[in-house]
Amino acid sequence: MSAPPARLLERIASIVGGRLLTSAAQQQPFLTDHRALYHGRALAVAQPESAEQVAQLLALCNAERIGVVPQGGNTGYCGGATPDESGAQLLISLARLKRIRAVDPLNDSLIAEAGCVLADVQRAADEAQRFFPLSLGSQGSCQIGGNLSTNAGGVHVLRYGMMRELVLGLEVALPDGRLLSSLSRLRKDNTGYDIKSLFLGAEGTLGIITAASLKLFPRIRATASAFAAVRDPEAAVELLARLRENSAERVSSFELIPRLAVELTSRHIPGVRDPLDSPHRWYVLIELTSARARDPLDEMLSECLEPALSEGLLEDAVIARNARDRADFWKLRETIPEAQRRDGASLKHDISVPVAAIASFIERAGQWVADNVPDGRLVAYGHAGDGNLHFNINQAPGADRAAFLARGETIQRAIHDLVRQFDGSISAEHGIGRLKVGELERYAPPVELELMHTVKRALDPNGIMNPGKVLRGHP
Ligand code: FAD
Ligand code: 2HG
Ligand code: ZN
Repeated sequence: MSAPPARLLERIASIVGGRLLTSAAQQQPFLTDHRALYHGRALAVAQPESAEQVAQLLALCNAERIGVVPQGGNTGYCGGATPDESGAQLLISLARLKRIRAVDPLNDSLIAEAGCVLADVQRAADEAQRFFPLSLGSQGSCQIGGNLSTNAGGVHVLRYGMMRELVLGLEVALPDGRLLSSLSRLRKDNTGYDIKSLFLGAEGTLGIITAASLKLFPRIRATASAFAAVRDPEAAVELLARLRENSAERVSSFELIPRLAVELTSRHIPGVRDPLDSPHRWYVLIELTSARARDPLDEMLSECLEPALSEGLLEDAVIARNARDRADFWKLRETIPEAQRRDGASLKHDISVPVAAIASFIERAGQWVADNVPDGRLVAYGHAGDGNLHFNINQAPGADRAAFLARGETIQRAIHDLVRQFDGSISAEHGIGRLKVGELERYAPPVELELMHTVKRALDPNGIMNPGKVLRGHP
């Protein structure tokens, strides 16, 4: 029997020391996702301040069969942190779990609570003369718990890996109220199954991450950046191979940018300008970094760029002269999503293919868009060094917004089918959330999907954790 709501709310409030938002006005900032795709309602918004409080909330919700939606910085792209429309789910905001519990420079690790904002963790590492490499356009507001739960990617994956690869240990509140305390600081640990892995990328469907032990790296002391016009995406892939051959692991970012993205950011984002003198069809933003202050990175860049220019792989290039130039290159890159938003409706496809197949994928899928979406303009950009493209289509000027969006599912199906033909992924770094539940069912290998349901049933038999996200049909 469910407890009556008023009594239930009192019990929840007593766990979180009264930090419970129950009025519509208080809850409003938590109920819509970043892209405004979903507008939910909640029983209440609980704001715990410790792992123990989170665990107690889950124990209560499990006993009362109340669905729970964890929320970090609410910058996710797939609606995973938004409750459904029933008004029966408890939203748990992790924002008050924001302590950095320990920084251990000699072990190259730190322990951060789930609600720490990513930029604060980067700062803490820097203060200890170390580097925490996860870097996203949303780093001023996304949280470590959200990064872990989406297995976030970003612009340094090429060198340091995705969030999953930056984790040594986790603390997780389980749906039945137990606390899994596994904040290991070990690099080597082969004691049975890697349980923490289950929670990385689980989008809050198996438990709530309350803290993490994270890897640190040597501080970056030298950086060289270039903004280069490439002949085409094939030339970009060739250039990347040469850069890695020449500069090894120093290549830390390699972002592909189409002309339209330069135009959209220059038009919509104050302070953005085209770094080159004349227009080109495709660009790459390249960054080399090193922990050695005197590493001759500009020379290494030039050694690659100059022959590429004379051979015609590159049409033009500029190397950043100082931090200001570098910041300008990155501002152009990081504001592409915002410029797209200001320009009108867009259909987003966060896909990946093997790096070697990027050029042929862009050609095939680009041709499909040109033939079938006359009211859209392709803005395919992103982490080319990881084979991850944001294969987005923006509403063309003057196009009818509603008619354009209405064809979203058909367009998505065609693009995802092509991704499958290229042995790619329909969710490279943003996750499944609520948005791609059907797509996961369609494209995941059947045995893999079955195992996911098995894991879900084992950890969350009552189906209270983020119901309807990633997998449906639980309980
Ligand atoms: P939320 O949006 O709050 O939540 C995301 C999911 O995680 C939800 O399912 C939620 O229920 C779950 N969750 C949150 N906290 C916890 C927790 N403690 N325990 C269990 N589950 C939890 N993503 C990339 O990967 N690469 C990029 O380059 C990138 N760039 C971006 C740029 C911009 C401008 C924006 C707005 C977003 C970008 N993102 C990017 C997407 C987003 O920032 C990431 O997915 C990020 O990791 C989400 O973190 P969050 O704290 O905002 O999570
Ligand atoms: C990025 O790389 C983000 O900028 C957002 O992952 C991508 O808006 C998008 O499609
Ligand atoms: Zn991205």
